[in-house]
This record gives sequence, structure tokens and C-alpha cells, in this order.
Amino acid sequence: MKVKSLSMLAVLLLQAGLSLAEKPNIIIIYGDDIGYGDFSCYGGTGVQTPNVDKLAQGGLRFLSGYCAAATCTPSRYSLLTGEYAFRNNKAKILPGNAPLIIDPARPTIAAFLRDNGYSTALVGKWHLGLGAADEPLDWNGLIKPGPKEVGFDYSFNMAATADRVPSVYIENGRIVGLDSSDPVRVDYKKIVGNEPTGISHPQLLSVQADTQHSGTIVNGISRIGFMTGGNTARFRDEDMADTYLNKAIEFINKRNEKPFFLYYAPNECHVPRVIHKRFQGSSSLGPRGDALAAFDWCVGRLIKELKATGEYGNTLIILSSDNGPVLFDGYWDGAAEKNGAHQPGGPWRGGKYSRWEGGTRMPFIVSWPERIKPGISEALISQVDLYASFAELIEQPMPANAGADSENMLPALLGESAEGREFIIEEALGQIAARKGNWKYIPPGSMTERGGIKDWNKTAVKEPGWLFNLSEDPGETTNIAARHPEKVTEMKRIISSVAPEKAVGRKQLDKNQLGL
Ligand code: NG6
Ligand code: CA
Repeated sequence: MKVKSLSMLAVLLLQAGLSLAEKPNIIIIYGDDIGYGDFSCYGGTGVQTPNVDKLAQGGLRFLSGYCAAATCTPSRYSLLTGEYAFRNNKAKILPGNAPLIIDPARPTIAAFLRDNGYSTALVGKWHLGLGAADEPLDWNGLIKPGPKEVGFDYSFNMAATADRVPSVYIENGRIVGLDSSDPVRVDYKKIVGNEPTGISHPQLLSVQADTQHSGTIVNGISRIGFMTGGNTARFRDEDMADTYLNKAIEFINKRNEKPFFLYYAPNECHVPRVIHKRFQGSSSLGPRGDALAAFDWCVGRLIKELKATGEYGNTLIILSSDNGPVLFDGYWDGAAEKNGAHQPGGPWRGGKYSRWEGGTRMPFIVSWPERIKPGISEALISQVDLYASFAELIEQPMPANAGADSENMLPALLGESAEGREFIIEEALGQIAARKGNWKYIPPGSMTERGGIKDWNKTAVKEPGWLFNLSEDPGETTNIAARHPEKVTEMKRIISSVAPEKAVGRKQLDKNQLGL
């Protein structure tokens, strides 16, 4: 169209502005290692989570909402790219000095929204790598490629996890509070500098850790990996929940006329669970429950702020978690001892690292006050579907080179349809399982799961694989594959349709999958 006059241009700009303004803000609140049964609205008993419960009461609570994988990196990768993580062999638990594993040439959900008029932000955990694969990263300069190169206008994040060095915050690609005369160096193979580690100075530790978590001591906690320098920049775990919350609120308050997309990924309740003293003792579960209480409090504060800005009504909030629960995960913090009758995975078997339902079936709450009617949904939905669903929401086609595994689930997401996906793919440590209707299938290969404190149990899964009926046997206790050969064939076909090589499973757990 030819713009003939200035006033016509003004009208056009106004129209464009108006239609942008009508688009909802989108916030993903992404818990870490929070299980299906942890929040009180999902039956949790060990800690009260009034703010999450209230969000659920005013929105939709999904009973079959899944993350794509039972560990962090692949799960987050899938959410952001709309692609199953097992398609990228780098998408496994990453060390803190791993290069970026997302190809910037393929738009993530953030890049897609940014390119369609959203201002975008990452606040919290990243764990998808930083820097280029072919050159060593200098932590003391501009750290890139990273969140910005894959679509986040603003970023305030840690590199990987709180239990992995470097234990610093990075804002827009630069370590916050770094003194250039005390440069940061990081290594995952050998000790750098001469700072105390969990092995050399166990007397300095506030919480005892396993060998893997016995690297450099930062803030009285030994981490995975070694770092030196950056003393003025090191974070205090106790303040992490508040720090991320404040940055998220700051981003919302600095919003312009554009709608915003905020990927808010607090650390709670990942290890180390070292929580601010005002939350200590707020649950019967010890630090793990206190971390959940802190998470819940942050959700409440964020919503309060959204209400104060007048944005709450037109904000689509999705609250979920990146993988199932785990009690002991490297630090003797009392989580296992104090768990009592609380069921972090709800009625489901297993948790983090496993393909049992508890590994990937997540708390999954969707709220949009101006649009969504409160209720409960039984639709099957995966976080990998958010990409295509957001594309539908903003009425823009998905980029041709991204989001291939993402299905448009917008009607289910908004509660306008009870129908979700035909099937769900559940990944753990590079191996997959499938669910269709009430049927759950684990293909032949091996089943790896966390055993006692440090052990990994491996069980051979023989032909024809394991089949469970979740409505009769939610705990996945009785393999009925032999009685239902036709179901087995159907489930194998489903797995072959997404990943032919996975239909037979892998014989051995790839140690690398654990980031060890
Ligand atoms: C594992 C760590 C665990 C945790 C996990 C990542 C060991 C023995 N275990 O390898 O403590 O850091 O990686 O968690 O090192 S996630 O939620 O980011 O996937
Ligand atoms: Ca996690």
C-alpha cells in the first residue's frame, strides 16, 4: 500500500500500535525440579503455596501437562525451540562452561516473539550454554553468543545451575559486579587458582556435599567445577530468589508500549537449597520445602506487581517446572529425611532423571484473567507446544526452520477445548517413552533411575517393552505388554514416527547425559 499523506501514516501507525497493544503479555514462570505433587493445589501437604493455588483457582490447572524431558537442559531447550531435545545430541545436562547449544539462526520462541513486536526478557536460570563452540570463552568481557543472540532483548541470568560454577550473575552478557583486577576463570577438569574446595577444606562447608559437588567453595557451599576470581561478583544463594524477582519486576516496570514476553526461571527448588532466613522453617520439609515457600512468595509478589501496573488482566501466565522432583541431589540438606508423607511427584512414579510419569508430568497452570475461564483440564499438553500455540495466539506463522515438534494447542491452553495432543513423548537422559490416552509405553532398552543416595539403578527392558494402563495403574507397577500386543505395536509406531532410532532404546546409559 502506498502511504499518501502524513495523516494516513499516523493512522496506520496508530492501528499497528493498537493491534500490538491488544496482544497479551506472556510470562512463563518456570520452577526448577518442582514436582507434580509439590504445590498444595496439586495435593502437596508439606508446604502451603497460597499464591500458586490462587493463580490456579483463577485459571486452568492441567492434570496432564508435561515438560519435554526429565532434566533441565533438554527440557528448557525443547520449550524454547519447539523441538525435542533428543534431536540435538548436545542437549544434555551442561557444565557451566559449555558453549551455547541453540543455533542462533533458528529462531527460539523468544526470537519469534521479539520479531513480532514483543519486548523479551530472560530472568533466572539459563543452562543452555554460553559462548561459541570454537573459541574459549573469556568470562571477563562480553559473553556471547548467549540469550541475546537467541532472542532475549534483556537478560539477567546465571550461566548454568546454582550448583555449578561460575557462581555469578550475568546481565546482558556481562558478569555483574566484576572487578577487572580479579578476573574470573572457570574449569571443569582441573582446579584453577588456589581457592578452597570441598575436598581440601570440608570444615568451611555449611552443607556437606557428594564428591561431584566438591569443587570450589563459594558462599560456604562447594559446587560442581572450579573457579577463581570474581570475588566481588559472587552470588549469595540466600538472596537469589529476591534478586531474580526484583529483576523480573524491574523489567515489567520498564515496559514500553510493546507487549512483553518474560521467561522467569527462579532457582527454586534446585540444589543447593540455601534459602533466605525469612523462609526458613516455613514448611515441614526442611530446605526443600522452604525453597517452595520462597518460590510461592515470589509468584505472589510478581502478580501483585502486575496488578499494580494494570497489566495483570491481559497477561497470559504459564507456571510449570522443568522436570520432576528429586530429594537428594548432591547435598545432605535434609530433604530426604524431612520429607515425611509429602509426595513431591504426586501419585506418579519416579521423578527427575526418569521416564516414569513423575519425571515429566508437571504442575501446569495457565492464567489469563481477561480470557480464560477458571477450571481444570485433562488435555494432554507438552511444553514443546508453547511455541506453535503462541504463534497461533499472535496470528503469525511459525518460522520455517524452527519448532518442528511443536503442535498448536492454543484451544486447550485457553480452556476452549478439552482436546489436547494425540500423544506425549517423555524423554529422560536421551531415552524416550510415550503416552497415548491412558496407555504408557517404555520401549526395550534399559530403564535408568535414581536409586539410593548416589546410585543409579538400571533395569533391562526386554522386548516387547513395558506397557502400563495409567487409569488402572497410575503407579506404573504392572507391565501388561504381553496382554496387549496390538497396543504395543501402536505405541512403537508412535515412537518410530517421531524418532525411529528410539523405538529400540539404548542399551547403556550414556554417562555424558548426566553431565559427569
Ligand atoms: C546432575 C547433578 C545434580 C544436578 C543435575 C542438574 C551429580 C551427581 N548430579 O549431574 O546435582 O546438578 O545434574 O540438574 O552431579 S538440572 O535440574 O539442571 O537438570
Ligand atoms: Ca531442573
